[in-house]
Amino acid sequence: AMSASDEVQKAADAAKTVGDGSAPTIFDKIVSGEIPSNKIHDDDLCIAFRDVNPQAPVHFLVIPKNRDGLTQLSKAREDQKALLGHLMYVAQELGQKECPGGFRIVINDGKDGAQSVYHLHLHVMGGRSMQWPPG
Ligand code: D5M
Repeated sequence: AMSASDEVQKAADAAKTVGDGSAPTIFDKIVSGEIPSNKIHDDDLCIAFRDVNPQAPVHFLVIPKNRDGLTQLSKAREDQKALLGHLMYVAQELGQKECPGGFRIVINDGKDGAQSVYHLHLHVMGGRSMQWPPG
C-alpha cells in the first residue's frame, strides 16, 4: 500500500504536469470504459466508483462524466453550479446508503490540497469513525 507521504509526492508531481487540462485523465478513461473500475453509480452527469487506494472501509469517488474544464474545483464556472450540486447530492445519497452512521466528503484541490488526478472528484469515506483534523 502507498504511504501518506507517497500520496503527497504523487500529488506534487501531478501538479507539475497538469498543463492546460486538455489531455484525457485516467478518470476520462474510467468514464469511457477503457480502464476498468468498480462502479457503484452511473447517471447522465456522473459516475461513482471505488477508490483503488482506500483510506477507509468505504471509500469511493464521484466524478463528472464530462470534465469540461473541471480539472479541479477551483476551476469551476458559474454555469457549472448545478452540476456541482448534483455531484454533492449523489455523493450524500450513496454515502447514506453505504455508511448509515455517517461519512466524510473531501475534495483535494491543487498542489497544497494534495490533488493527484486533475479531473474533479469527490471522495466519500466512511465505515469507521473518522478522525479530525486530517493531515
Ligand atoms: O485522489 C485521487 C484518487 O484517485 C486517489 O485516492 C487514488 C484514486 N485513483 C487513482 N487511479 C484510480 C483508478 N484507476 N481507479 C480508482 N481510483 C483511482 P486526489 O484527490 O487527486 O489525491
